[in-house]
Amino acid sequence: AGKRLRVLVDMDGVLADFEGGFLKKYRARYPDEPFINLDDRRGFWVSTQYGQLRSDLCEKAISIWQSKGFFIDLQPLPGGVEAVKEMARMDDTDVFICTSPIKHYKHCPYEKYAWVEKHLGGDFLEQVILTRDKTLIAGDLLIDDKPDIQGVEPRPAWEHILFTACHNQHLSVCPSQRRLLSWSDDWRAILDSKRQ
Ligand code: DGP
Repeated sequence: AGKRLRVLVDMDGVLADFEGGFLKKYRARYPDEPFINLDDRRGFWVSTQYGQLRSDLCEKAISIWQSKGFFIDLQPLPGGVEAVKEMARMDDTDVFICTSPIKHYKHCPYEKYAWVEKHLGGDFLEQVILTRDKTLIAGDLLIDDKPDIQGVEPRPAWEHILFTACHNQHLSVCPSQRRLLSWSDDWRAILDSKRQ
């Protein structure tokens, strides 16, 4: 029997609509402040781009995802929950949700577990990995929308598949980096390419 395939799937920007959820709550809380349309988002860090728009908007942006209810209220991105459930049912395949909680820990870690229970089911809580350093986690694939994933391990075990998001869609990444354009894209072929 061949080796099992281990797939790590990021949460925010891959399974949960962090950017859409942020913009909706930011505009509701700060209706008179300027904002950045999703088409104009550049760079992974939302607070950095808001801070460039006007310096005080950096902390206003941060206040949004630090608020109670932010992470649990995030909508699933199209096809993500279905894809992860299908992956988990595949032969010789282990799937884990690999996500970095924010350091303001009052609500985020709890709500990430609650989101997984709500959308993927209680059994899936077994598959949750919360870590601020994804380079430590061994897997064959890491599907993540962050372009540069770094940590203490210089040679992570996984191949990073860049999941397309508003903030990275215009980035020209090096040709060896593979992308998943959305969950409608051929994620099954990417998994198959790593099977032995
Ligand atoms: P991950 O997607 O697992 O790499 O986690 C990154 C988290 O950081 C995710 O919850 C989104 C959030 N995030 C996005 N922009 C900013 C920012 O400007 N500052 C902070 N602290 N977190 C941000």
